[in-house]
Amino acid sequence: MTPVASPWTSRRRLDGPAQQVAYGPLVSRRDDEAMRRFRRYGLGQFIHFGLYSILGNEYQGVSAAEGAAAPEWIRAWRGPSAPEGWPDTYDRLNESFDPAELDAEAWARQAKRMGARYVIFTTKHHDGFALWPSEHSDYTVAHSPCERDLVGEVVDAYTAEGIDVFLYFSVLDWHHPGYIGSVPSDAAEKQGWQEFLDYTRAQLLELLDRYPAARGLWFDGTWDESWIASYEFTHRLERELRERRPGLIIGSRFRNDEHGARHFDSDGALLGDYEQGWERKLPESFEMLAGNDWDCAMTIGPNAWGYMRDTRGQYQKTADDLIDLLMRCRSMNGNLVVNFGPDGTGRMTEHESDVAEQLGAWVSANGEAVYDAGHVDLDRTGMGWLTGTGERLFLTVINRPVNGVARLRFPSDAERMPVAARLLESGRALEVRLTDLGFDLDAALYCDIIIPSDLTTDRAFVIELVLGEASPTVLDRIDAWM
Ligand code: FHN
Repeated sequence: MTPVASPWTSRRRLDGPAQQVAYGPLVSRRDDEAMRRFRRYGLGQFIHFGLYSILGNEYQGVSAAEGAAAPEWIRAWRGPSAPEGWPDTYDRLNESFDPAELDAEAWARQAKRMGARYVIFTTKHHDGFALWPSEHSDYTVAHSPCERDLVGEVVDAYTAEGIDVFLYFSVLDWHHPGYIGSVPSDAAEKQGWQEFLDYTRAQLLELLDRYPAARGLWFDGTWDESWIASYEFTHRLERELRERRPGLIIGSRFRNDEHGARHFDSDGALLGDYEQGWERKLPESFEMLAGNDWDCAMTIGPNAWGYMRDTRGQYQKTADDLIDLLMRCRSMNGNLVVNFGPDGTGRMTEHESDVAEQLGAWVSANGEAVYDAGHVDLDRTGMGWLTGTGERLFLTVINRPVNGVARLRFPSDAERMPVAARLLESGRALEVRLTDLGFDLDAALYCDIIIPSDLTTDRAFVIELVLGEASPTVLDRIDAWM
């Protein structure tokens, strides 16, 4: 099978006939408790925190906006605005890293109120700085005034709140001397790269051993040719990680096959437990997912994962935007992971905190449409998003119809049709009408739900529909022949 190019997963496009794959998936679709939990997470929180959080995308009043891709990429600041000797200056930030306000328990309580069921926390981003006292590096919290195990604090605090923890880990590492982006060629590069691989393996095993409560590893920075060429190593390592922690969840970004195919091997099989799409992007249709589990990582600002001090001119997503995205994800069985970038002291920003509270209020009132409900095999509607479970269907109305009639289209031979409707939040009953529009040769029946004109709200709302036996309302008309 030739893999179908997916515009949302950054899988490599491989044309041509199917190829033999020796380093394909180590797992097929899992249905154990861990993956069943994953499917019901619905909403997650991402936290990008590290040395870059101290800077907020600027240094000594000079903005890195023109020279760095995103605030957490500030070490790679290039161009005329970059301070002299910049990478060295950045690399010494550990000497002043001391997030005194970081209260992981407060973060976890906030995430709980928001309705997050899992958190992905940056244990080590591209700068190589480890937020746990790793024995395999001298570039860690233990080599900073902080001297706290921040990963441990997050794992404990979130676990205590019943929120599952996934450990974000960047393979790409700007600090390790052996790291190289291209395939190592001479003896020195090969030796350096091998040392880097040993260090990566040691850190990952260390993370699993130190944090037995962690449920998954969320990989990043796995796109360089050096890593792609190390497919034997990554295949072995994935096996080792899974053996070390049965039930561990690993997404499709970790590794590739021997032909360089990422996310999906050259035969089209998913390389991991779920599809990690390219971030800030959603799949265009449910069908393109081919039944794979997935999550979508989303920033609140345009492309800032780490803290950004000056967000002027940068649209910040609102709770309404996130509700829309969340329900769009759920309508395709995916999870939405909303990113937070606390400042260098460890405090969440005001906007993120506001959004978390508003989103949480909505989710807590409408949770039945979010967590246990998933894709519904009905036509998409421009009004919003459909989710469902068993005999219950949920329509999240984002765009309220001006005539007050929410119309859904069902196949005319549907065995189950809505027999009752109510507003999920208040329980208020709504009128339901099954409508035969009388279109010639129409294969559909329509269900009209009447939205009361006195319902005033400036936020999306959910209509719950109860399905029951369809009554024969379609008239047997004589269709015209031309
Ligand atoms: O380069 C990183 C980026 O800084 C951020 O961590 C995101 C989060 O998904 N991942 C990378 C790009 O894919």
